Parts: sequence; structure tokens; C-alpha cells
Amino acid sequence: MESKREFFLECYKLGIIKFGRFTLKSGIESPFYVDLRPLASEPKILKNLANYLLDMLPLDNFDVICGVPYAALPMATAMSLESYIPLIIKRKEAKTYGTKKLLEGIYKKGDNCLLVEDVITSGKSLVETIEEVENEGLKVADIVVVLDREQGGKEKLEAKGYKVHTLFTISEVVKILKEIECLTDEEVARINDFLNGNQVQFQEKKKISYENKLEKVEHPMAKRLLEIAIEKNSNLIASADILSTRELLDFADMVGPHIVALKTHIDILTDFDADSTILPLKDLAQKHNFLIMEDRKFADIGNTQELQFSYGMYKISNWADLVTAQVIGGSASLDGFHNVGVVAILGMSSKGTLTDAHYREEAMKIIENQSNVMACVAQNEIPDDLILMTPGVNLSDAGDSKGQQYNTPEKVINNYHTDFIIVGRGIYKAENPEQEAVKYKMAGWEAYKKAL
Ligand code: 5BU
Repeated sequence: MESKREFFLECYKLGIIKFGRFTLKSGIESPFYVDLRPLASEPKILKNLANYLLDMLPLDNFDVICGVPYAALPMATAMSLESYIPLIIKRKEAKTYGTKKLLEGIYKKGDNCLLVEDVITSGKSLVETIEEVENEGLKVADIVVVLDREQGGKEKLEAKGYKVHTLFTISEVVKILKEIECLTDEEVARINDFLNGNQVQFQEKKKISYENKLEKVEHPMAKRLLEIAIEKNSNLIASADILSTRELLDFADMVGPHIVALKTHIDILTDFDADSTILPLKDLAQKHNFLIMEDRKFADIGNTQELQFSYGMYKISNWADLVTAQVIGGSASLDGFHNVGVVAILGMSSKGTLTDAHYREEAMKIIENQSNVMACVAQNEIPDDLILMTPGVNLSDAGDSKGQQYNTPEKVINNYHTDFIIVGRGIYKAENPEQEAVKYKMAGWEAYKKAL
């Protein structure tokens, strides 16, 4: 077998430890995150791991091996195969039917059981497991652990008389990673601080200015939007979910001076007519210098989306500067949007949305490779080189009865580094929409300046 150090580096390549800023189950912020489950997917590594663990142990002492569910189950299995020590399986919860057994497999009362755990932190879950195993009549004296996070778990168990054998400790792996320059001095200092029980100071990331973002973005509509923001000292997009052309035009004229874009749902209008709706709306956009964003949320195959974009009664491609699109149809479905800024929907504001972290991760892969996408709609931070727009914004953050969830302008700009807030009912339902638009514009701009 290779050296323990080389073996660790092989394991590390599988992404078992990540460094950054993580919130643990306990709510505490940690500068690293450990997940050893990927090791089970590499048979050679799993086999070597089993042998490293076995090498540390007085094997004659054990009658059975048991892994703490779930991450240590494959490890315990591999150790059993390599050592011929029989395996028993511990359930997470006892069966509610049949035998109601907590331990499965062949064992007898008084057998010595070796417990296998992937990571030890405070030791709390191991103490519980030991108790359960001992209640079944087995004896536990030794516990073998792959990685010790060095947060008191080992000491806690040893104080109770158990022997804890650990393959790696976090300080040991941090030292290795520092030596091969995978970690900076600053990161190492933060990890040490954390291990010494101090609350870690993460540097608050600052929001990047519209001027700096202007240098990063490439899409012409992204540039125009940022230029308007700088010129008008505004990051406000007003959502005009309004039913008649007359009211829509009055609204656009009123709030026009204070916004960077007017977001429409053109299919809500009861009296749409290209000449009397779109022509005057375009004039107002020019007069007050704002963009028109049609919130169509395309969500079909590429061919259908292309037809929906250019044909039918709305002929969106003739007049919209920006259009929203879901990315659910995959990358090629977005290719047909030309001469428009595509605003991709990464995450929705509504309760129970399916846009969870996994969806967003996959969606982001599509978005980052799509040159016609100039912005994202989301409720979380995204990479700096994309523009982020966030709806579900209201100065009163109570939500509605149909699943909408609200945050204040300050919260989304501070927490997600949102570039543009999208406000609908907060403005158009107000008694004095213009006055309210000014209020939101100022709240958005103040929050932006504070976040810089
Ligand atoms: P409200 O009145 O501020 O709740 O309107 C929000 C607007 O933003 C409305 O037009 C929605 O269709 C739109 N929206 C949203 O609220 N949440 C989302 O996740 C997306 C769009 Br995407």
C-alpha cells in the first residue's frame, strides 16, 4: 500500500473535504465540510481504506463488526470482507413490524463488537449508537473512525472508557493540504481558530459596483441595463401586472423616471393591440429611458419557444428588450432567442418551488454556457459576472395567500447581492404609485451603497 499521506490525497481528490463557509446542522458556521460517502464509490479506495483501518486494530479482540449508519456501512462491509470478521448491520430506527430488531445478522450476547464510524465530531451520535448496541447485549470496547474533526468527540468517548482509533485528524490533513498549497495561510488560521473553539470571522464579501459589473458583462442588454442604473441611481424594476392598456401606459409614464426596466405580463392585458399598446409603450420607454422586460417565462422545446417569441398576436421579439425563460428545456431550447437579453429563471420566490439547490446547480451549468443569457432571476447569490434580479420584494414582508413570499429590498441586496429588485403590487397597488416607486428606488439604492 502507498503511504498514508498519498492515500489521503487520493481520497481528497474525490471531494471528501471542502473548504469555505458552511453552516452545520447545529447552526454553527464552519470553515470546512466533510463528507466521506464518495469513498464508497471507488472500490479500490474503499478496499485500501478497509486495510488501513484494520491495520490499526487488535483484530483478535473482535467477534463482529458494525458500521454506524449510513456512511460507515460500506466501510464496515469492506473491513469484514478483508478480515473475515463477521458483519452485523445496525438499523437507524428499529423496524416497526415483524421482529422489531435494531441489529440484523448473526451474533450472540456477550460478543465483542468493533464499531466503525466515518467522522467523529462531538461524539454525540456515537454515544447513542454505543448505547443501542450495548442494550442488545453486545460489548463495545473499540471504535475506529476515519476522520476526527477534533471537536471533543474522541476525548468524550475515551472518558467513558472506550478506545477510539482514528485514521486521520483534521489538523493532519490541513497540514498536508497546506504543504501542497491547496490551502492558504489565512484559511489554515481560520480552521485553527475554529478548532480552538473560537467563533470564526469570515470576511463579509462586498457587493460589486455596477461600474465594475459593466466591465465583466458582455451582453449588450446587460450593459445597457447597468448604464441606466448608474445614470438614474436606481436598481428598481417595476412589475406592471395590469389589466388594461390605458392603466399600463399611465403607470409606465408615472414610474418611468424612477425605474431601469418595466416588467410586463403582456398576456394579462384584456385589450392588447400592437399599435395602441406597444407603440406608445415603446415611446414611454424612450422618453424615460427604461427597458421593457416581458416576463413570458418560456418553458418549451426550442422550436415552440421560437414560434412563441416571434409569432402569435404579441410578436414579443418585435418589442421586448428582455424576456424571461425557464431553463427546464435544456441548453438548446434557449438558442433561438436572438436580439434580446434572456433572463433565465434559476430560482422562484413562491412557497414550495421545485427550484431547490440541486435544480439550481444544474440550471447554472446551462446558464453559464449560454451567451444570450444576460441575467438570472433567483433568491440566492450567483457568480459576480452575471446580473441577478430578485422578485418577491415588498417593504412589508408578509407574502400573499397564493404562495408568494416577500423579502425587503435591503434583505435581498444585502444577503443575495441582488442587482435589481422586482416590485409589483408594492408599487402598482399603492394609492400613489409614483411616490411608492420613489420609496422603493431609494430603499434599493441605499441598500446597494451600503453593501458595496
Ligand atoms: P408582486 O406583486 O411583487 O408579488 O409581483 C411579482 C412579479 O414577479 C410577478 O409579476 C411575478 O410573476 C414575478 N415573479 C415572482 O414573483 N417570483 C418569481 O420567482 C418569478 C417571477 Br420567476
